[in-house]
Amino acid sequence: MNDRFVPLPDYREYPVEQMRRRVAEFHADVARRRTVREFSSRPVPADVIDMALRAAGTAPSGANLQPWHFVVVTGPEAKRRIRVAAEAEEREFYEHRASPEWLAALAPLGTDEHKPFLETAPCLIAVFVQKYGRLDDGRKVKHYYPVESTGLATGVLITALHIAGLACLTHTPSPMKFLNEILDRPANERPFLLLVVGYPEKGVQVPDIGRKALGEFVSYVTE
Ligand code: IYR
Repeated sequence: MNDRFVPLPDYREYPVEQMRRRVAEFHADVARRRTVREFSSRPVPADVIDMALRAAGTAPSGANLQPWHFVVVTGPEAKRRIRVAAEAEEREFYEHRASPEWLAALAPLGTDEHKPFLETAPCLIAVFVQKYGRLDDGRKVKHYYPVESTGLATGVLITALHIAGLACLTHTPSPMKFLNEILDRPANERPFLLLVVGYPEKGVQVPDIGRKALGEFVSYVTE
């Protein structure tokens, strides 16, 4: 973007005790996050969504090309079209495409082809990966690690929404090509994920599933 270098702005080092407290508080906060599949129809503040998206836009990306695009969908007609298209794909998935092994892995989550939340939830955020960019004159710009970069930005977005007190569902109807058509996105963008965002429905239940302990997903090399 530009070749100038500036002194590292706004970096903060904390005394170790403060580091411990801060990271432990952050962990406790994100550990409370749960995916929900039933949403209240109560609208969410648009400026909160925008601020969470600003946070997502700070994610690191290949060559800082920021190869992502987010579409915030709150219109009932667009939500209805997305639900209809997603449920058609999901029906195919549950009835034909999914292997018995895959269906068994999903069983504890209790999912099926019905996706009423796509209409009930006040806000959907469709995340697109830009496989390549376009200059104003139409020329292509190569993007590096676009999928990884968009995954990082989406992780920040999910965390920001959670910290703000909103719930979300990472939904991946497959294939999702219909999102390009319904949301009028160009051919260089591929749907990555559909985030369903809102307040959890009162009394919502979530599967009784846990998270791996540190020793199950981390190892250390010290020499
Ligand atoms: N896309 C389907 C199936 C599904 C797949 C995975 I992997 C999940 O973690 C959950 C669901 C659906 O949304 O029902």
